[in-house]
Formats: sequence, structure tokens, C-alpha cells
Amino acid sequence: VRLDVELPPRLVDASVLVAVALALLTGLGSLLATPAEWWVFVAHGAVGLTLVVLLVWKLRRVVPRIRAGVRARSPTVALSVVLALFALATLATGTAWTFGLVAGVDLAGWTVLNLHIGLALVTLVLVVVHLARRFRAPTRADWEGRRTALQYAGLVAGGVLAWKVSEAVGGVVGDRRFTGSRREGGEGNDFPVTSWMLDDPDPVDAGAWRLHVVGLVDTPLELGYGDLPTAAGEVAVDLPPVAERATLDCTSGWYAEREWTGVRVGDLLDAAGACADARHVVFHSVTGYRFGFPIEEARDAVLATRVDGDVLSHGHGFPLRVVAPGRRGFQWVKWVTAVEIRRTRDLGSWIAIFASGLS
Ligand SMILES: Nc1nc2c(c(=O)[nH]1)N[C@H]1C(S)=C(S)[C@@H](COP(=O)(O)O)O[C@H]1N2
Ligand SMILES: [Mo]
Repeated sequence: VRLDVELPPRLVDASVLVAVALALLTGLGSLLATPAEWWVFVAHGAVGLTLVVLLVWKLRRVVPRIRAGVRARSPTVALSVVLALFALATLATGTAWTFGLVAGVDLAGWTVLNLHIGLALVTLVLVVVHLARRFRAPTRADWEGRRTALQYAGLVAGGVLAWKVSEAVGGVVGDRRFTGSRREGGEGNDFPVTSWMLDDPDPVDAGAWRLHVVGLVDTPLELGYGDLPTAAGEVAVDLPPVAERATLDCTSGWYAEREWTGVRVGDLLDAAGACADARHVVFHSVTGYRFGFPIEEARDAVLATRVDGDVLSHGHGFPLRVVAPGRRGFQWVKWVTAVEIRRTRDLGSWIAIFASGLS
């Protein structure tokens, strides 16, 4: 009895295309997702592992044709070979990371997870070129096999199951969080400093430093370091100290749970008197880096001066950094100098986080 689990060729190809699109969307989504959106990570893993099966089917079918094409020095086939190599490298790095096999590997400051993202983006470009040259839509006959629905169900179930197994293995081997990030132990300032290459300011002089609270407020504020509440419990006017345990989770694949102390952004907004039509709060760094949140969420964020009771080190954003529980690390702006209250969302932040430090 032949076990007919394999889909017809054109359905395999169409499924690869759908899976690649889903992998891209969930992969990009995973860089933004909050804990409530945990399913984005599950979907990314399951889609990736499903792609492994689809590609095995596809490669088994096309290898003879590729051999012939290589002998004939066909440029289309050469491109296909390069695409296959990048696709396999993307899947291999993603899988190896998931299973905790390459957690400690350091590629000149980059993790294997960063490499996975880079390979995925190159693969995507190659896929688009490949499609433009070779795409054939599935025909109606391809869909009419009696088993098609069953085959798809099996494929998806297999992907989810494989992801579950990888969760268990990765959790044990690598102390992995649901985002795929691995735990950095230690305490206080003892965790990696992660800044964009060019976002490397001189240490900030606390005496000269000012925090500006500006925009849609009744009274713009200008605070010095001494105006901020300290962990010792001194209370500046209207700004009680707050302490909050929160997890900094960097998209390069590590996380650190710490206790952060400082001032709640909501208290700062109340001190300045945020206007009724204020909707967004943007945090500006001395480097030009900036990021913002909807005002209700921003109110719950903390501007921290200390981590586990120790004054923030320069690398971690002294004198003041954003602590945004539930948000990924890149949104935890360091070396904050201004809090801007606005009516509209700040799309320019998406440019600033890549371009800051260039100037
Ligand atoms: N001004 C500024 N803030 C920044 C960054 C940066 O490059 N510049 N990097 C972000 C990224 S990607 C992460 S993961 C966290 C890392 O914080 P850490 O260096 O204290 O670990 O800071 C974020 N805040
Ligand atoms: Mo990060």
C-alpha cells in the first residue's frame, strides 16, 4: 500500500508560497508581539517546520531537473540553486535556534537569530525573482484529489506538533521564553548592552542632564536628575518612586527579568497636566533614537533610574531609560531626555530607530 501523504506538485509549490508569506508575516510580527499575542510565535514556528516538509517534497521532485540545468549552465537554474541554499540556511538557523543548539554562538556581536532574520530577508528577494520567472498557478484538477483536505490537515498538525516538541526541548535546553529569547541570569546591570552600532553616545553628565516634558501639556516641565525620585525613598514633589519587575526581551534573542525603579510616566503626565486630546507619548533619546506608545499604555510605563537597586550603568541608559512591560527591548529607549505628548502617532519613530546615531 502506497502511503499517499504527498500533495500534487503544483499544490506543493503553491503551499510553499503561502507558507513563505505566512512565515514572513509572523516573523515580522514576532518582533512586535506582546505576551498576549503569543500565538504569533507558535504560528511562526509551526509554519517554519511545515515548510521543511514541503521543501523536502519539492526538492525531491526538482533535483533531477536542477542537475540537468546546472550542466546546461542555465541562469534560471543557478538562481534556483542559490534560492534553495538560502531557504535551507534560513530554516536551519531558525530550527537550530529553536532547539537551543546555537544559543551562545556570537557572530561579531550578532546572534544566530539575527543571522536567521538576515537570511530570511535575502531569501524573500530571491523568492520574488523566482516567482516572476517560474510561477504556475495550480489547476482545478490539482485540488480535486479526494485526499487533499486530509493531506493539508496532516501537514498543519505535523507542523504544530513539531513546534510543541521544539518548545519542550528548547525550554529545557536553552531556558527559552515563548518569544524564543534565552534567559540572561545575573542581577542589576549584569546583562548585555544592546545598542545600534552607531547609537553610542558619550556618558551623560547627570549635573547637566535635563528631562523635558513637552507637547500637549498645561505646564511643560524641565527636571534635573535631583528632581527624580530615588530608590532610597526620597519623594520629589508629585513624583513618588515606583518599583516594577519587568522583562527586557531583545529581538536578538535574550531576556533579563529585573526590578526597575524610577518614576511612573502617568505621574509625570499628571504633574505636567496632559491635555484632553493627548493620545500618544513619545520618548526621545539624547542620540535621536525615539519610540512612542498610546497614552494609556505609556502611563503604565516606568522611566527608570535604577535596576535591582543599582544606578543604571551608562550602557543601560544612565540617567534614565524607558521600561515598557510587555514591549520588546527595542522600544525601551535609553538615555531619555524628552517626553513628548502628542495627539497623533509618531510614524517617524520607525525611521529614527534605524537612523539614529548617524547624525
Ligand atoms: N537610545 C537607544 N535606546 C535603545 C537602543 C539604542 O540603540 N539606542 N537599543 C534598544 C534595544 S534594541 C534594546 S534590546 C534595548 C537594550 O537595552 P540594554 O542595552 O540596556 O540591554 O535598548 C533599546 N533602547
Ligand atoms: Mo534589541
